[in-house]
Amino acid sequence: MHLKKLMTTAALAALAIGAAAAAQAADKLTVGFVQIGAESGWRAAETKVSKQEADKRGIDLKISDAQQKQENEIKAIRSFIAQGVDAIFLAPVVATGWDPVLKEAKDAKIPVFLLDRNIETQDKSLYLTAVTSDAVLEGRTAGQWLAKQTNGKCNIVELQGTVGASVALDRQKGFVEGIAGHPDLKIIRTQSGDFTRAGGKQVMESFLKAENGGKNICAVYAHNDDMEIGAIQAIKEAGLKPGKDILTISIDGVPDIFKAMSEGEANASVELTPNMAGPAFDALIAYKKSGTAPPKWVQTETKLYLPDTATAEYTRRKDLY
Ligand code: GYE
Repeated sequence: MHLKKLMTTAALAALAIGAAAAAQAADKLTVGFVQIGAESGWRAAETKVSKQEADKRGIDLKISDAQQKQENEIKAIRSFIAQGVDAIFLAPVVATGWDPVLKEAKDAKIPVFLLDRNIETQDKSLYLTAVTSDAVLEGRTAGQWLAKQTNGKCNIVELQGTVGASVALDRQKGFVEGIAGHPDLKIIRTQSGDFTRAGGKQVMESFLKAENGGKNICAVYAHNDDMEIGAIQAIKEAGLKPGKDILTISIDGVPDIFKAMSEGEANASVELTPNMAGPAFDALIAYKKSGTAPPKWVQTETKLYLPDTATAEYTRRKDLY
């Protein structure tokens, strides 16, 4: 009798534990992350950090790599809708062309979070929030630094990010604002290097050839560090000294640019965090719990780094990324 009672209690307890585990599993959020690709060190870091942030919160994160193609991103969104995920994180490779597929997500009641880039749409209800840096501010910070550094006199070449990406448009716009009012600060050439090292190197080679082997160029502004690192290589191969003969200013704050700065081959970088997913997960959890929508824009920090702290920053970051 006593034993039977005990067993019953144990069985009941086991049942209760089973039910709790099932409830917990049902509570576990699944997020589909439509990632652009791995075009830059910053992007690879973002993917890595996203996984860590998901693990910290017990979120099941599924990542799809779109190889820098919008059509692949659209397919991935549709597949995540079909899987019935709890939310979709989208890093949109370009700014336009999202309305139809985001409407499908909305109809399926799956909230969309934009990560690190923005979209152009008339209908802001197509996404819940955007977690991004202020890319105009980044460009402006870069431009103002260069204006100061050169006393307002410099022939600049610009390596743009992916054509049509919000961050490329905004970083260009901000930079123009930053150098405004200095008639002798001129952007003499500008072209896309697609946010890649190889692209930056190739475009810089053509700029150097076209500008008297680089002698007409005073600085290279790149929309990301990877393109700048490619440009630094091209400058060296052309027999000039990057960081001295040609100044550099770029955006991201990846370990390799700090290494270049500590070696005197780069001059400045505007940092943005690769942790866009963390704040997005927190916003999602709060939204699921209480239904409170996050602000439409969750803005991350912008910070200019110079060679004085480069060695320390490199050491601090090299394993984090
Ligand atoms: O700066 C660049 C990457 O969208 C903020 O994309 C991101 C940018 C980042 O390829 O390195």
